[in-house]
Amino acid sequence: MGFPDNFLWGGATAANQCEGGYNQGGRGLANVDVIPTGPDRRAVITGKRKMLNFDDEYFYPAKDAIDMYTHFKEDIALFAEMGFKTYRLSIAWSRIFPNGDEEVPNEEGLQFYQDIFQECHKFNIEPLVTITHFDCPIHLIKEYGGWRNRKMIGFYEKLCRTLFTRYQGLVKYWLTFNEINMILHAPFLGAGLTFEHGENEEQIKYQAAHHELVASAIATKIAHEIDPQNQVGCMLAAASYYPYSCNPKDVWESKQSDRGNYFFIDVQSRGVYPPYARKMLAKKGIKIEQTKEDLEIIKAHTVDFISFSYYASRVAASEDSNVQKTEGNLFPTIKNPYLESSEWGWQIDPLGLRITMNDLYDRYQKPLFIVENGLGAVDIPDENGIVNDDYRIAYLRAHIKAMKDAIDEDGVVLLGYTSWGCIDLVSAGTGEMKKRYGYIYVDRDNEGRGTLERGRKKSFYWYKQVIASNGEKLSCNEL
Ligand code: P53
Repeated sequence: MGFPDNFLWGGATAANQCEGGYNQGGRGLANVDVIPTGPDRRAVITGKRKMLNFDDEYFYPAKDAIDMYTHFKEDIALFAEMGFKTYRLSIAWSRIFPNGDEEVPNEEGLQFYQDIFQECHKFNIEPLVTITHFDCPIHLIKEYGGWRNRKMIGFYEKLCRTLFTRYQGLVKYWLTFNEINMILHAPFLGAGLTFEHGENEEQIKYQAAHHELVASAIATKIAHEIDPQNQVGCMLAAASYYPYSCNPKDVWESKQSDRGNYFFIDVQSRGVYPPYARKMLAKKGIKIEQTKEDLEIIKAHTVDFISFSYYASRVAASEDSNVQKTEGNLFPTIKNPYLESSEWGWQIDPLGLRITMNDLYDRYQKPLFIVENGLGAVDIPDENGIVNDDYRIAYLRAHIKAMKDAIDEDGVVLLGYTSWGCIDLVSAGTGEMKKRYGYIYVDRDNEGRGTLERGRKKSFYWYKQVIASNGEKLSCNEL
């Protein structure tokens, strides 16, 4: 009982939040580079404010991030010291194709990731690769309008074919699009979309989503053709909605909200646009241009496993319940009176993880993979430079316990767990460094000051023990 012997423990990062080196090694500019910190960040992320280049008035944290571009060997050695079995990372598209529409890939970029994968294998760490974690080359946005354009399918296909061919034997776990449902909430970040005044944003977002869904199916097809060992997953920003009350109207609202997210995975895992989505789109007057071949390819090439992020559960209420939604996060949230919140207002709910796992497993009956989970918190090193992050350990322990219950008590099949930001990195939502998730502390602040020196937090030693005991020793007693 408990976690299976081959359970993949590890941690997760994304290129744009940790690599830096934005103009190194022939890399082209990408949407993720030109998203500033500060009050305008949200407008840029949502595509309401067009910012396709740097502006001297702003600070862009992804430019240098934590400079994993030059520190990767040191960082992977630290992951190995914790006993990682897997490391989830993403490819910066514009390192491989700086403009996105070239014929020939950039060798320096390809070599960079090859070095990373080889370094991982040195320590028996299996790479888990997100093909795009919010990346889109700026040229593809300026020239083609990002994912609103059908041509993106071809550019993405080329990227995938290049990666699957080059890294055959080095990588077998692939995720096509990070948090694919984020396109609805953060369209510039998720799909390189910006909007002109008066445009029908929903029409554009769903059309872009269709292109991503087709591209994801094509990627799955090619991955399997190139190497039958390849395992391809979709990736959802998950968390089930609770009805605010037992008022059937609240229950109905929660079901609708869940479907807003499930839609993507229903297509990627079941291979068809679900009836409720067709009705919803028709009701909104959205008409998606899609070909017969699109639908065939979606049907024929569904994913092998379902990966997801989970940070906090969500609450849905009908108009009748008359509760205030807060827009603090990219997902509008309603306060759940039964839960505590993090310093950033994310509600802490380990049982919610078990509920979400059960919901997903009941629905798809494919293996699950938790590829993000964790607590963003302010860490203050003590006089010896150590971060005693008992709050983070408490959060992770409770969530790992919930995972274990889902496996042991409910029979859910779970391939692995990669907690988010295993090394401190730039926050996607806010651009801050101060919102830290890591087992490894990085000396850098919100304004980009600091030595970039890496340090082990208390949770580093704790997670090492968790992995060594295959999830059995979750207390701090033996540290
Ligand atoms: P942060 C919010 C905003 C953007 C991406 O979020 C998000 C979320 C939360 O669902 O999703 C993932 O950094 C994302 C990561 C991100 C992580 O959540 O705002 O895949 O890139 O860093 C945590 O605290």
